Amino acid sequence: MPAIVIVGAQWGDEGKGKATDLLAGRIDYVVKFNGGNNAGHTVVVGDEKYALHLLPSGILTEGVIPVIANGVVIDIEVLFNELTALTARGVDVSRLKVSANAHVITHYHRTLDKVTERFLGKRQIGTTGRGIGPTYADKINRVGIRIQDIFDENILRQKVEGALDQKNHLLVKIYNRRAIAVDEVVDDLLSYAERLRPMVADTALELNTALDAGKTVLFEGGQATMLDVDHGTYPFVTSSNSTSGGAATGSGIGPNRIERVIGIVKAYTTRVGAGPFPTELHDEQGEWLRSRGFEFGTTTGRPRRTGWYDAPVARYSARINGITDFVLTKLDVLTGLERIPVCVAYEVDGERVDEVPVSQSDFHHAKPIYEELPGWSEDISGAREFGDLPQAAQDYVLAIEAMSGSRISAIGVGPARDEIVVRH
Ligand code: 2SA
Ligand code: GDP
Ligand code: MG
Repeated sequence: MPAIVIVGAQWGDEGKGKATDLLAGRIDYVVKFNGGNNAGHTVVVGDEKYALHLLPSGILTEGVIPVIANGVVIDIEVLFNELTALTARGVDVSRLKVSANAHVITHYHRTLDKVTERFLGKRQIGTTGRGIGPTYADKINRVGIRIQDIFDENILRQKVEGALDQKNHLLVKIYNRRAIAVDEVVDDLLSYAERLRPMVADTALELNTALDAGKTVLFEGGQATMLDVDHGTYPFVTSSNSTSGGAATGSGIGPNRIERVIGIVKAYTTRVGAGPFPTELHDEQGEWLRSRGFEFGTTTGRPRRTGWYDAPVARYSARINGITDFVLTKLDVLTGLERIPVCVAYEVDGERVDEVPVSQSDFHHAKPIYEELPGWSEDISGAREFGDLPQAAQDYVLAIEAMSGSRISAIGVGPARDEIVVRH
């Protein structure tokens, strides 16, 4: 079996963690290929609830080999804390592999993320403050620190010196902060070396060898299509490629290895942080969706912005990622609504526009054109077959499937592992 990629089809928090966890029973490797501990994936297993940030959600499945690949940015202290916490709860984390080429989030990246946001004021992105953007910026600027550098003190010192030359200038002269000492950063990173060493590997080689041997590899995307640095609502995006192409560059496998791309899409829409969101609700209905869906950041606890389903966004995602199947999540949250509005197109400057506009300012003031679908009032959390769903819920799924550019092959009806309808 080949590579399978899971991506978020909206602005994140669609329920990717649960979808990965569900598939993990049938796979050999689970790979995180982008982002870092900005991610927050909640997985509910029986009475236990896990919130994963840096580790791939598939780590919860026994026997699966978890991999943090080259496209990820790693805060090593967070990594160790997550590993320690999972071990204390009885999860076996001993097989984790970490790419020698992944970049490292340091103290100065976290500081720069926070001060830059504060400096931007009204124009801020609403980042998670975890140092993600500044670490990717250093990677592209070729002044980043990689995991392998931690095992060579001389190289590490040279690189930290080079990076801090620029950073301290910024911190002191522009942001009025204290300078960060080279030793402080180097000593901190060196202190992780021994614990880190056994996990570090040539993960691209290992994944290709596994695929050659017929193993199944699941790539778990962090964030989502509309937060992708190339294809999202730039500049209100994260700093990595969270679309399916990122699975190839972020791990070192060829794109022709990928056989399925599963897009996770929520039955309504949410977004955390700033940026355009045409179907956003600013009224009590938005508040209703937030409290019914428990829409608060898994990492930061921030309330998520909420709105109706946006079919042009789903179609855009289907296109950009080559989505072969959608998993529709949180359908249960819509139970009790008499009518459910779905955005089918936008109005931009008096004209109907059927696709996500390429012009950012058009998207900023695009007004949704809604079609209203009938709702249902029955509890659907016990449904396991499509036919178990009330007729109106089936019709809602079929209607949005027809608008969204790919087949909906599974439907989430609750947060627990087994609360899912699989369509045959
Ligand atoms: P960053 O920190 O540089 O990646 O922030 C840039 C933008 O990306 C958004 N972003 C996210 N959006 C949704 N969920 C994310 N993960 C957490 C969660 C978020 C949380 O699962 O709830 O707890 O707040 C995530 N990570 C990054 C971010 O909001 C910025 O808009
Ligand atoms: P991710 O970042 O895409 O992994 O999503 P998050 O974990 O940040 O947010 C999704 C939330 O929805 C989590 O709290 C999940 O437990 C929950 N969830 C996932 N699928 C369903 C579903 O079908 N119904 C309900 N009610 N909750 C779900
Ligand atoms: Mg999340």
